[in-house]
Amino acid sequence: MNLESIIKERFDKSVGDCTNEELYYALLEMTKEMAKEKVSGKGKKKLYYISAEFLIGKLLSNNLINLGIYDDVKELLEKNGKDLNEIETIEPEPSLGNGGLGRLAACFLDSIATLGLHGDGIGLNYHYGLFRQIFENNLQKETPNPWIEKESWLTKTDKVYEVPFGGFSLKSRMYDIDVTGYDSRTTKLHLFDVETVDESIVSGGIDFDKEDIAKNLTLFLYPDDSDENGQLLRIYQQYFMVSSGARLILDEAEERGCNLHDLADYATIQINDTHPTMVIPELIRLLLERGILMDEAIAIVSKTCAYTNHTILAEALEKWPVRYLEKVVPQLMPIIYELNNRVKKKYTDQTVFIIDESSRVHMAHIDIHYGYSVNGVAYLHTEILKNSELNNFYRIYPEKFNNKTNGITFRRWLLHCNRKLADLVEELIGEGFKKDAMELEKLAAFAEDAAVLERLVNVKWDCKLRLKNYLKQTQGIELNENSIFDIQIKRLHEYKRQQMNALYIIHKYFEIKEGKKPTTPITVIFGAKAAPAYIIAKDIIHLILCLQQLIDNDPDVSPYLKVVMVENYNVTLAEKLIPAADIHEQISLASKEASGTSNMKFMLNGAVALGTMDGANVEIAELVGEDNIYIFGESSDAVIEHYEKADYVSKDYYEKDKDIQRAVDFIVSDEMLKIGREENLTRLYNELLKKDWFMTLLDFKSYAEEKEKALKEYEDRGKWAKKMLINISKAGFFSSDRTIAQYNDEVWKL
Ligand code: 26Q
Repeated sequence: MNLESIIKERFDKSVGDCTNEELYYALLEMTKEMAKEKVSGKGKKKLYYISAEFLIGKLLSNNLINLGIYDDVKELLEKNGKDLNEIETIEPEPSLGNGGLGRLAACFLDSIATLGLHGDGIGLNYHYGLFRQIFENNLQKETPNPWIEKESWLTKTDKVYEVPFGGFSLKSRMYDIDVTGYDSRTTKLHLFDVETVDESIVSGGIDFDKEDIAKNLTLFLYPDDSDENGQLLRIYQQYFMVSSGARLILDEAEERGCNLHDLADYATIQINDTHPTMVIPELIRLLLERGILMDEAIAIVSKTCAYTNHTILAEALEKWPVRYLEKVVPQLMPIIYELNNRVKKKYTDQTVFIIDESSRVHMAHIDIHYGYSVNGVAYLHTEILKNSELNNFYRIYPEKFNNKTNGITFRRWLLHCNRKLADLVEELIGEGFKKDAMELEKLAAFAEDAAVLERLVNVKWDCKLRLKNYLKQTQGIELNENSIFDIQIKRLHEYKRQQMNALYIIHKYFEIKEGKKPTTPITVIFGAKAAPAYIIAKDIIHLILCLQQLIDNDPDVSPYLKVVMVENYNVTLAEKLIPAADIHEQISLASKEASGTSNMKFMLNGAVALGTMDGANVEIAELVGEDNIYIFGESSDAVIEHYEKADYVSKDYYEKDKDIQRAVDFIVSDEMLKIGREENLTRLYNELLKKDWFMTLLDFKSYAEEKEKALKEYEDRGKWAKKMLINISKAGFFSSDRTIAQYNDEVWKL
């Protein structure tokens, strides 16, 4: 059905007479209908990408592009005096993810669909997703983010399973979202939900009764897990997801003629970090129930499951107390004990046991022993897994370890979010890059073409203007589009070192006060949510917001330097911010960022990285060459050695260097205390001086130097435009189509 007839039927109106809201619902209906008719991959074997997070973002425009009707719809609306951009604002953004891992899962679904692979996603239908962030008195506050309306992208199915927990069970229902890939292919995202969720139990921000599982199971993504009830709820969520998913996988395999002894020929399961690990013992349990013996059940499941690791931070590697699992999923414990006993019989090294001396179950150890593949998400990350973090496992199973450097979907992160750049690229090299991203290399032929470079600079300027207008309208923020846009957007975590960027701002503030003014004004933009219970991360947000206020109100400094922290950073904002960036900050402590994926999005949109040799920055640096990236800081080897020797003392760096001293001291200066809260600022100050676990001060000096270099080189616009062009031309490698093709060739073998 076409848009006009849907509108006629629904509202008995013409396009021009509809409100934006009516048009949105009509477009939603049309797009859902069209997606249903498209083909998805088929075949004997099917991939299931199980993940606690799918950060899909808004779907309307992306779907219109992938269905090939974006321009027609836009034109039809324009003819009737309507603006698709405005209609898009009606769509609520689902926040079914925290950050990188969840967004990666969404990019992967797009590529699985585009490549026509036989595969679906499995996850949870959180009603409020991740919290919505608001700022009050320069502090982060959390509120719910409701996104499910009477009509949404979800389609209710009649798949229902009973999920057993210790002492009770819950009914699980499957909802589907059709994910469109380029050229009209689709795949499905299956989201499981309980029907008894009760949104009214949420009060005062995001507080709720964590023990009322029937009412709260799918309310929020990762509720605050600093207490026991939070952690238990997380286990309930995980088991609910994998138990429903495992049943779906077995049902579908049997429908395709599988006799379960051959399950591995019919299904392969990619476990996205340890969050879905219980799918391994759960599948074994279900196979035992169906009469298969333990030895064989374990062998079958071990050929079916593959594991991706996304972090080496110890605190993020899940270790659940046996006591918790006994309470939530007692039916899994005999299997987990059995799996552990088999490991103990074979190996004496206690570090590879599943259950440790303190009776904690190491989820990653289940994945590694009882899966057929273990992969990291960037070259350096996988090397660190093999050589240090998981070395004891690597020595047992070298053949299981492999690297899959992350990627991003170019449909969303170029065609959708930066039309003007996509059009320019198409005019220069044709449209082949839309399906084969490596064709972007052809752009290199224009590296010395002044006319092309000027057009590139103009596109960037348009994107900056668009961001300015958007932030003015939505958040009341004023930007100067003629300043340098220096952007850092990612979850707030000490290892990502937003605090180092903030210290540089203080450093610059002093320089400007002393009369050393930047040639081109600088705008430093942050976007970041902090976990509700992560105190220091929230203190860093407080610091940044206080700096923003201080500088805005200082007429000596504000013409040259501006700090902006956008509220409620999400996918929609990322789509506006990334195209507008001149410089992007990738300043994690080397060895700590597994990959990063915003680095790839920025590069594709013609921004130049300022970063450490960490995660995928290493591969970006190799591709673009040293003239087209700004690298600083100690190497991952050096950092790992500092941790081993425990020889990093932040105070030494503070005492040695006047600039560092001045910047750190300013956090608790009278000027800052007038604006901010003493408790938060003092805590942060002490943290930096007495602990600084992620070594901010270690790299501050080289960070400041390299940033000065970047700012200076920006002044030669011709040379800078060439850097932009080279970055775009080398971005092809980071297409998630490449990543997914590699998973398929080397792991899934569909
Ligand atoms: C663990 C235990 C208890 C509660 C929560 C968690 C938890 C939740 C989310 C642990 C980790 C995450 C998310 C991790 C994540 O997003 N990692 C990022 O994954 C990206 C995709 O591979 C990488 O690019 C980033 O480098 C990595 O930080």
